[in-house]
Amino acid sequence: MKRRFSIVLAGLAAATSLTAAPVLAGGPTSAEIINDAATPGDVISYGMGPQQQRFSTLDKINTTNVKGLVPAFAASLGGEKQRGQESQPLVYDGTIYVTGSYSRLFAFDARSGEKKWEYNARLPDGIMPCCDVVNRGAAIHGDKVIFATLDAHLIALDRHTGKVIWNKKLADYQAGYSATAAPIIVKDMVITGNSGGEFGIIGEVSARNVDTGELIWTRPTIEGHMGTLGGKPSTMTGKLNATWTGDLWKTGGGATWLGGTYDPETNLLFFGTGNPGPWNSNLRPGDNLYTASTLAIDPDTGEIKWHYQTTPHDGWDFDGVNEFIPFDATVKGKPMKLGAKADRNGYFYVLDRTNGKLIGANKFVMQTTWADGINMKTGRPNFIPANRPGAPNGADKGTTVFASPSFLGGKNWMPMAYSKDTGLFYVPSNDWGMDIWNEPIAYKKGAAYLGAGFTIKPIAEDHIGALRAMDPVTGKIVWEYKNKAPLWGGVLATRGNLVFTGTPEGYLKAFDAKTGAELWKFQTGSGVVGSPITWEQDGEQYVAVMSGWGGAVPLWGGEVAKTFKEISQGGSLWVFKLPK
Ligand SMILES: [Ca+2]
Ligand SMILES: [Ca+2]
Repeated sequence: MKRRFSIVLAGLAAATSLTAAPVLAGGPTSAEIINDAATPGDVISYGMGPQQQRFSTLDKINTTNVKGLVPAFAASLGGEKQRGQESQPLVYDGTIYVTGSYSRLFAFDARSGEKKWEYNARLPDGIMPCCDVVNRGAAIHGDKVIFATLDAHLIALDRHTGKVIWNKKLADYQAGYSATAAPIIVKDMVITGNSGGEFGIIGEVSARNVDTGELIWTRPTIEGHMGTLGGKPSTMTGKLNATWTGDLWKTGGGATWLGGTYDPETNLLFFGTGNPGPWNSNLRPGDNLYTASTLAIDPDTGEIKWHYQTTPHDGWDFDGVNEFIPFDATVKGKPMKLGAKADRNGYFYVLDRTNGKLIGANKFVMQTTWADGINMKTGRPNFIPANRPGAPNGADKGTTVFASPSFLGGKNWMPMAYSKDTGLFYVPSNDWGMDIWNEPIAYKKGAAYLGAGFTIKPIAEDHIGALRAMDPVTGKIVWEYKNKAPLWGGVLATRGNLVFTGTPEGYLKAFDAKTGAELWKFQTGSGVVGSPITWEQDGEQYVAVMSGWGGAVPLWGGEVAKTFKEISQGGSLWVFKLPK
């Protein structure tokens, strides 16, 4: 009771109501959220639909008129808190909801840009986000808007007022846990992952009652750990010590830090898992399941239905967290239910989403030094053993190797889009490498658990970033757009034959979805690392994106970060439309 009272007080203090919206009952139901992709008048889920294809059926803005796109308004997040703005806005009932850096959530009027309220989570001093103070987006359900915070809490706010409805601790931030992903809503449950893979934490997916925040099930991602269902132990993940030696499974990593997708057709959740701990792979023989994998999870029980590990025994921090996007295509004359993932390790994987069977794996980056292709029979990479960083020699560091992609990935967190019209995936990718070496390491609660050092380097003269259109059936790159700075923002595809994405140089750009021709750009004043959306309102089509440079590149980018240190920080929502 005492705890509840204090939460209510904190909520009152933190919410600033500028224009008092009438408190209306109701809002999007789980069924409406699952149907989000078919209702272009709103955006009520991360990824614009549970499958997160980021495809809109709107075509009022198209290849012939996009050059006329102009700002409708911009809205600053204000304050001194800038840094990376990796959020995707939501739009519902005349309001734009967007999360900001430092665990903030804002509601703006979708017609004027006027701020309705903002909520600032009170973060403790000791938070340990690995890769900037970002947040990637919120979920909406009924009267609530829900987001995760850097101190590993999940908070539901009244979407009309910004006041706290419930606030639940996901995990112990002092052990290195944090949370940055957008939650997803499935069957009146709010489903989230966790962050902290650089701190020897245990990855987990959890489902909670969306109305109360009460826990329904948990599924740890590291074998040997017990799941829970309805407050009781359910089943063990995997088999204890099958792919881990000794006690290493207790600090095994596998963070689910990017959240997941949901496919209503197969009733499966797809969550990717991060690197095993520590980075130094010589310390942990075995495949280290279920790290660097895609897991298919039953949303009703939290049981793992299948898994596919992209990087067994990872030694390069190739987190397998990237979004697995369900799509349908005909392969060798056979219509199939598929899913695709552009992995941090540089390969674009297509799986049968009903059973996890590998259908295709092709390189989408310039170079993969760690493996020479993927064996289509076994589904395992053809490792190049000489290019795995060597074991430390006593207290001395091990042999340094050059590895490409760098640990920041052929693709990092930034979500790709799939066009139902072109049948192509639009992958925001990066070509870069790193020098990497291993060092001795021992686990200590709340301390970095790497046992490795690194320096990131460019590998091409003219670019690091490359937006690539991948044909998932042939595995071929159909077109590419090269960008000088690393791409770090999400992608949007539309029926107007357009693809939108942002650049660190500050532009939101539009491309022809079939040819890759650049058709439009707008300078937003800071680097764009958010994910654009589009919707229809009052008969007009709108496009919105967050601007605000940050994320992992300026913190960890080594030689690459130096090149782009002049980019100004920011924190603004930009909204565009065609002139009337
Ligand atoms: Ca919708
Ligand atoms: Ca990692």
